Amino acid sequence: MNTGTRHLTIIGAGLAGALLGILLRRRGWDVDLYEKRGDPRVRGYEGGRSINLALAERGRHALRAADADDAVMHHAIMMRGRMVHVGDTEPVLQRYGRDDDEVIWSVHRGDLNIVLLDLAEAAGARLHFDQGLSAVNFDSRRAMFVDPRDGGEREVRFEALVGADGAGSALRSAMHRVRDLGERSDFLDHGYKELEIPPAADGGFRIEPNALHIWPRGHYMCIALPNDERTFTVTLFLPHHAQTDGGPAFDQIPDASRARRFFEREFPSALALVPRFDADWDANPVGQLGTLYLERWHLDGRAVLLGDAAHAMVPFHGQGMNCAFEDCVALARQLDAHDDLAAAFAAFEAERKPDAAAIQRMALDNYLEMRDRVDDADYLLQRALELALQDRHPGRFVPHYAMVTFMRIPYSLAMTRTDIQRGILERATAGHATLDTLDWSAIDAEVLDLLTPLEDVPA
Ligand code: FAD
Ligand code: E0Q
Repeated sequence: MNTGTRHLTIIGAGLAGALLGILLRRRGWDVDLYEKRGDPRVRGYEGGRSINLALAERGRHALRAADADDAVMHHAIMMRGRMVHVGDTEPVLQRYGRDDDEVIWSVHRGDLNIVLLDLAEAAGARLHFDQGLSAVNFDSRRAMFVDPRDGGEREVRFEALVGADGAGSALRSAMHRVRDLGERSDFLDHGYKELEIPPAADGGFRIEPNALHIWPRGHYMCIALPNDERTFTVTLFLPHHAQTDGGPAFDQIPDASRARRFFEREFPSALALVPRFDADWDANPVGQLGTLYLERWHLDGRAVLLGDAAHAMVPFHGQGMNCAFEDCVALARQLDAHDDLAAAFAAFEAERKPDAAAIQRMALDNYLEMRDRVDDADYLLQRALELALQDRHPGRFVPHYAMVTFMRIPYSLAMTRTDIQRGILERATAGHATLDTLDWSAIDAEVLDLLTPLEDVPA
């Protein structure tokens, strides 16, 4: 028994840290949360990475486990599908699911964080803001924190640390000094920049609110997600450096006026919606994107990592936060199931690593799909076949997007079935321009042969 060790010190009170704080307090753990930034409830949210996020079933399920779903959904905007903007024609909605029960939700990162912090505090977690982890002595179990406002230092004793401090995790660096975590990062050669679409003159939304807008352009793209203040956050994804094909890149766009010319040429319909284009361009930095792979997520019973700190991924499936929230539920469950922290952390790592790796890969795959394929005839035919097979084989052929977004089956299972299904779709549609000419009996036979019935994880 680990008597006397039911105390955890969580590093980072962002999305995962705050949610984990709630879940652990409800289970009787004593919890301290240390956050580098100031309290967003006092000062107004300081911004940082991406303003709004797509919340899907995995994330909502975790929020329900913390009784946080209602409060979060109060701020959420439904997105039924992708609204694809190409050429001069009216944008077209590609539905994500079968009906309005299969949708995703746009939530403001700051609002979400505030809801979770309030609940964590109400549940009895102690919150410490303006405290950035700077160093850890794992032998004496002491952590050093620095107040970024004045450089003031503070030393804190701990039983075990949980790293929910994001992609640039300071806890991960500290762990790495005592044990090689087998870390590898693959930075994407694309970065991102955010711009804002304000409300229309009458105070309403300027474009369809209930959708994720996409302007796909081959090697780059813009997207826009709605906010509940009737604005949209636009994100441009573009290579950092000029490619051999001479295509556009951030390093070819030195200032806002050049950026404006690029938008006039490539995204005129989006540019028309961003009145403060130059100011936004100058104010918002180019963000980095990448995938972080670790062989080990924990240091015996003294420290464990979760969320982006353990497995940052590219954002193109809109699952990073959803996956981080699933991690929180899994860690809380493993902590209940094991008396020994080292055993709980090891079980957590064993459970989640294959799933994190799977969504990391699927997120990379989705980038190509989003920027290059969503307006492509082959792709649209395969999508149409996916929907037809879903109707012909309910509970057996479940579209890739639905397995990731509307279900809670392990990501690794979703990936395996996606790979099988992609083969079926490619073979069946090769050489065809419409569904009418397909050999349905052969396709049905292949589905029955290659796919077993699939059930979701019970609530
Ligand atoms: P974070 O949210 O990064 O939280 C880390 C916290 O730790 C922060 O509060 C930080 O201030 C704090 N911290 C950092 N260092 C220290 C320190 N030394 N000491 C103390 N505290 C520290 N995910 C989705 O599910 N849907 C989406 O639509 C989506 N879109 C995205 C778009 C973009 C452009 C990007 C970049 C990401 C997107 N994501 C999305 C991913 C999502 O943002 C992350 O997966 C999620 O924020 C991870 O949560 P976290 O709590 O692990 O880390
Ligand atoms: C979603 C919802 C940043 C981002 C977030 C997202 C999605 C995309 C493209 C991007 C994937 C999709 N997607 O539409 O298939 O579903 O969150 Cl770029």
